[in-house]
Formats: sequence, C-alpha cells, structure tokens
Amino acid sequence: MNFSAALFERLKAASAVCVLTGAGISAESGVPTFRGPEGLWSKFRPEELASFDAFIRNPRLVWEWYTYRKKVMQEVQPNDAHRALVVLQDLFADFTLVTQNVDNLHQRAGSRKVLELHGNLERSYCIDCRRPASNVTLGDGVDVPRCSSCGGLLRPDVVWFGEVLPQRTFMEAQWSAEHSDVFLTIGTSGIVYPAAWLPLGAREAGSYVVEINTEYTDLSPNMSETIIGKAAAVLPELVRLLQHKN
Ligand code: BJW
Ligand code: ZN
Repeated sequence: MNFSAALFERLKAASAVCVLTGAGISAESGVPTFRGPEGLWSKFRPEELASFDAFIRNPRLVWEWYTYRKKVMQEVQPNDAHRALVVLQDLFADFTLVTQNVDNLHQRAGSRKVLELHGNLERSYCIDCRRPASNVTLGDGVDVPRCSSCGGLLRPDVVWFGEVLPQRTFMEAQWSAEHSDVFLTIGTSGIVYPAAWLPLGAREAGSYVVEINTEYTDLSPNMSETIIGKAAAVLPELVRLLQHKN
C-alpha cells in the first residue's frame, strides 16, 4: 500500500494524534454496520429502535434488538485495525481515541483510554433512578429488565437520536480534535452529528485530517486525504511504516 508522502511526513512530525472510529472498524470482526446494503438499518428502521420514544412505546422490542446485538458482540473478537490502534497509542506523546461504537472492541483489544461518544452496550441504567446495572439481557419471559432498587425500566447505556452526548466526553474529544497535528477518521459514514463535527473541526483548526474507509463519504470533500481500503488492512500497514520512521 502506498501512503502519501504528505501523510508520512505529518505523522513523523506529529506529537498529538486524534482518532475517531465508527462501525466500519468493527466490520471485519463480524459486527454489522448501520447503513449500507448489509447494514442493520436495511432491516430495521432506526426511528423504531434507536430513540427514547421508541423505547417507551415498545421496550420489549428495543431490548430484543439490543440483546441480539450484545450476543453478536460477545461472539466476535477485536481485529487487526483495533490492534493497530493499540500500538499507535504508544507512538505519540499525545494520543486520543474517540469512538462512536458501543461494542467494547477497542477496550478488549487493549486501548487504554477510549472516549465513548455513544455509550457502551455492556452497561445499562435505570430510567427512573439512573442507577447503573450490568450484564442485563432479556430473559425468556415476556417482561423487560427492571431496576433492582426502584423497579423502573432499565435501558441500554447508549445515546439514541435526539439525546445529548455525554458532555464532558464530547468536550474532551473536541479539544483533542482541535489540538491534533493529525486526525484519523476511520470507518464512519460521517452523517451522524455531533460526532461528525470532530474531523471537520480538526481540519478547520489546521490538523491534517485523513479518512480511512472502503468508500467515499459525505466527509471526503473536506478531508486532507481519503484512503480507500479496509481498516484492518490499512492501519497495520501504516503502523509498520511508522515503527520504522526514524
Ligand atoms: C468500512 C469498512 C471497513 C465498512 N473498513 N470502513 C439534521 C441535520 C443534522 C443533524 C440532525 C438532523 N436531524 C437530526 C439530527 C441530529 C442527529 C443526527 O445526526 N441525525 C443524522 C442521521 C441526520 N443526532 C442526534 O440526535 C445526536 N444527538 C444530538 O444531536 O443531540 C442534540 C439534540 C438534543 C435534543 C434535540 C435535538 C438535538 C445523537 C446521535 C446518536 C447516534 N446514535 C447511534 C445509535 C447508538 C446506539 C446503538 O448502537 O444502537 O449511534 S445511531 C448510529 O450511527 C450509531 C453510530 O455510532 C452512528 C454512526 O454510524 P457509523 O459508525 O458512522 O456507521 P455507518 O454504518 O453509518 O457507517 C459505517 C462506515 O464504515 C461506512 O462509511 C462504510 O463505508 C465503512 N466501512 N466496512 C473501513 N472494513
Ligand atoms: Zn431504579
């Protein structure tokens, strides 16, 4: 694979690197993405499953969907792209990994700090008393998971449409994006906001912004460069090159 001289020079000189990942980085682990012909939302309508209104209307249906996805996530393993980012975290003085994914694969691969913008499927919390709960899945009965303290409905700790992202986490991500020398946006369609502001904000602040995706996206026209390829092929190659940078 041929990386541009500009990218290589920027990375060699970089001390601050920020990375944003989306569903595409887990595709090669066997986790379905959201959009596209094989995406989750070619079969399910997002507004029926990924909003608080949908949850209140039919909590059982929403829990069935998340129980299925939790099962998928427990059966898969991190791939070479997740592992490459684990190596990258030690190659720069300041490295920030931001993910929109809720699949926990970065953490399982060994990334030390992950800024989770859209939550994590491993966690749940009570919609009434907000108490966290772990290992929640749907049993065979007709009922839905309930809080052991107050009996309120438990929900997955993820961010649905119309909900605010965890503010401190987002602010930290934004700061890192805007103070990065190089920003990588990997495996995301870049159509969901405010996450998609991060690469755009980084570019505006003068960072060298590189997209890695199997196809061009809405973000592409605003990137310093786009590398078309699978994350699990491109990233290990990039890491190999950087490890010999001196
Ligand atoms: C590969 C690959 C390989 C494949 N290698 N690449 C109009 C304009 C602007 C904004 C809005 C608007 N109307 C509404 C909004 C706001 C809304 C929004 O952005 N909507 C857009 C869809 C238009 N945003 C929100 O509601 C957010 N909150 C918010 O704005 O709060 C403020 C507010 C509050 C109150 C009122 C109003 C405003 C919250 C967004 C939460 C998103 N949540 C989800 C679900 C999480 C839980 C769950 O997992 O179920 O997050 S949606 C879903 O999309 C999920 C993802 O994290 C997110 C992004 O998807 P991602 O990761 O990019 O996946 P895909 O499938 O889209 O793309 C995969 C990519 O990988 C593709 O490009 C492939 O080509 C590529 N690929 N294989 C490399 N091997
Ligand atoms: Zn409760």
